[in-house]
Amino acid sequence: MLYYNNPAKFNHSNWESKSLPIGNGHLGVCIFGLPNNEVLQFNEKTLWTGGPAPSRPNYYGGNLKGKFNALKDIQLALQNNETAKVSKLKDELCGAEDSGYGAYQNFGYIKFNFNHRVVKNYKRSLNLDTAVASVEYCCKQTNYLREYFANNPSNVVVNKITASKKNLDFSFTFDIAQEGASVLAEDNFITASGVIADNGLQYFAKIVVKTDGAIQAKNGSLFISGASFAELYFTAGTNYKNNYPTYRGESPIAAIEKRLATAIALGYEKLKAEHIADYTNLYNRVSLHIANPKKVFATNVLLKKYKRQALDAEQKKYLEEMLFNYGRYLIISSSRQNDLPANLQGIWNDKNNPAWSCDYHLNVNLQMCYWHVFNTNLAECALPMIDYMNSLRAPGRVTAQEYHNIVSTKENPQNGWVCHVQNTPFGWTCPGWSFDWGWSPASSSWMMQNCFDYFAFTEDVDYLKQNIYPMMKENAKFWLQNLIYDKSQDRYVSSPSYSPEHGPISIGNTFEQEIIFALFSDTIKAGKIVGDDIEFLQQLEQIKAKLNPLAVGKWKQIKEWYEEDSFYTNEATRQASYATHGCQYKHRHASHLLALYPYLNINEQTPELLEAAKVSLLDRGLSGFAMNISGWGKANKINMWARLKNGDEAYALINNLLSKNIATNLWDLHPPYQMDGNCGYTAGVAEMLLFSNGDYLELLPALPKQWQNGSVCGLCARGGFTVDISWQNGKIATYKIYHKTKTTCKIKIDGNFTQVKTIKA
Ligand code: FUC
Repeated sequence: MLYYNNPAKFNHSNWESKSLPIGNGHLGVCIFGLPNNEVLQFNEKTLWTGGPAPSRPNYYGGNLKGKFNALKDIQLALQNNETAKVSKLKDELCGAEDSGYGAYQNFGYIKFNFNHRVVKNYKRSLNLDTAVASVEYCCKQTNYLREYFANNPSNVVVNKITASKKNLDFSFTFDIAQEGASVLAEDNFITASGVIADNGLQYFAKIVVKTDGAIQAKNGSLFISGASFAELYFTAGTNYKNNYPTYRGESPIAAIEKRLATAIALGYEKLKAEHIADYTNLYNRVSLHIANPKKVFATNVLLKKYKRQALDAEQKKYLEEMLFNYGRYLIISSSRQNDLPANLQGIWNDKNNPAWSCDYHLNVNLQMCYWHVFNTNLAECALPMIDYMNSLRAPGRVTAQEYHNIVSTKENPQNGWVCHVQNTPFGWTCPGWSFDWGWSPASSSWMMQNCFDYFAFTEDVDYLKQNIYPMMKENAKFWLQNLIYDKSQDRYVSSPSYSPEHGPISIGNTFEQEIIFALFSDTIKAGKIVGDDIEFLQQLEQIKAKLNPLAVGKWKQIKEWYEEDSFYTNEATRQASYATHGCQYKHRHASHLLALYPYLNINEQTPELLEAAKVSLLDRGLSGFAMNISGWGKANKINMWARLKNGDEAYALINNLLSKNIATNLWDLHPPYQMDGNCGYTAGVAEMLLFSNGDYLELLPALPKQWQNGSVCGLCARGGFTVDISWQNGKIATYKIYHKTKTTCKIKIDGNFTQVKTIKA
């Protein structure tokens, strides 16, 4: 339970660091918990500017037409080492900036006036076991309680306010963050409706109140008086539909009216029970116990003391455990079926011009938001991400055509799709408008790993066949046509390539090659399972054999660039000479180490590479990035150290992340708030406790000395296994491995392999 003895003042900085988020995948609400002028900031997942619009009749997903010649020119210039030409040509390969990129929007606020100015016994909380938030206090001898939850099955947010005496008087209204919204209060409801000026997207929000007091509607507000309780039922929607190329569906109004009528008929208690059952069905699948604190503090105090190293060992672990749970809470609250995936901030955003548009960033961020769904038993939460990637295929074919001359036709309709770093709900698949961060065709293929992991963990062959394999195959087809043979390297390479998000621009860097290598490996694996055309799979095998993604460099590191050894002449000048090539020595991205994590290609069978990965990881420093920031950079490296089986290094990063990047409401701060750091942390903790590669499982591969005793139940492993482990004094005490059909499982335990019996799941 997150709890606090004071409210969050209403401003952006407190929104980001102190407000408490609830969400049902579609709707997100941030609660400030103010006794007097309470504010609930809210979002609806699809409220975006950008995309097709009457004012943008030529919307084309940001693509510029006919860029294939520029691609060929730059490939040639790179081959001929014509540096000046390359840097001139690279800008030719960008997408259009003024192209309707848009941004995720703040829908607005529900603002209250309670006239509760002096209060005592104040507490606000967010219970992670039930996903119910509450605010309680006493004012003039009356006790007040407000409860809030976001129910997914009925798609409503409910807020119940109760008073110990029948003297609850308050008013509330919508304050919509979109220009020109019309707010109307009547009878027992308030509606807010309008059209986004930028793209004509229609939106509608409504709150209905049920109370035993009197209700009066006036000037857009509802006034409740003499009540002992009031229940507010809230929902919202837009006419967005993830349907290429129009991205529009029906007006949201009828659906919202129906949804609210059904919810109100169910009533508060049933909606609450439905919500808790739905949430706990996901949340309760995993439980981690590493802490046994004698005393717990309010969360802000706990965090402050953690940062000052003023907690005892059990209290520290309590916070580490809570943060693990929180990563699961956030994804359950922001990523549910039949909707868009979680964006950079999940579903919560209080700005109309949020950082990076609050978009879908594919050069590490979206991937990281979805790693923990698999190992912490929330595979269903990945479905919106998989659907979204599928939805990028149609617009991604346009990008493949305009930039790579890879054309899909009526006769050959799925000939290759691609997208780059940043994406929106409107099929914006082109490269970004600056080459140095925007060009990244392999980012689309990296996402294929997240999708394939759905199968690796669930072994759902039908789902693989229907929803995952076709897009992997078409993405692999893109590469079959886009790779070029480079004589000097004797490899098939992607060109140009750029390691996120630092240079130099080169041919076949490690990031691109290892992703394509893994895409081909997974596609071959999947193709065999679904029984695809053997000739196609053989073709992948042949090219894959000539990708050579990984190489060890002069100081025994994993090279990030093929030519990296020529960047410097000796170790002493290495860091300095790096800069002349546009690379940042301690960069936050560790893209050359993807083969270590999340891929499985640097492993115990490749000891030299494993050692080299360690060298490279140490070289990157704690988080990378000059100012020692980037929460996700640290979360990323927790996972990598877990793969290197070094629990103590992983723990050092946990300590650093919690001390420097975690806000009072436990959101991860890049800064600003980015949900990837939260999710990546949770994935990392699970990875420290359980490794799986489809061949075997390793229990407690990277247990830090700080977590000597504990247990974890319900972690998932590749191959469809579920695992419970308990340990004492750093040694495994008991373990149970469950499977639906497999009766045995190969595990590695204390360094030895053994075949063990499973329990029927
Ligand atoms: C990647 C990172 C940035 C940031 C952005 C949203 O581009 O390099 O640090 O997290 O995504």
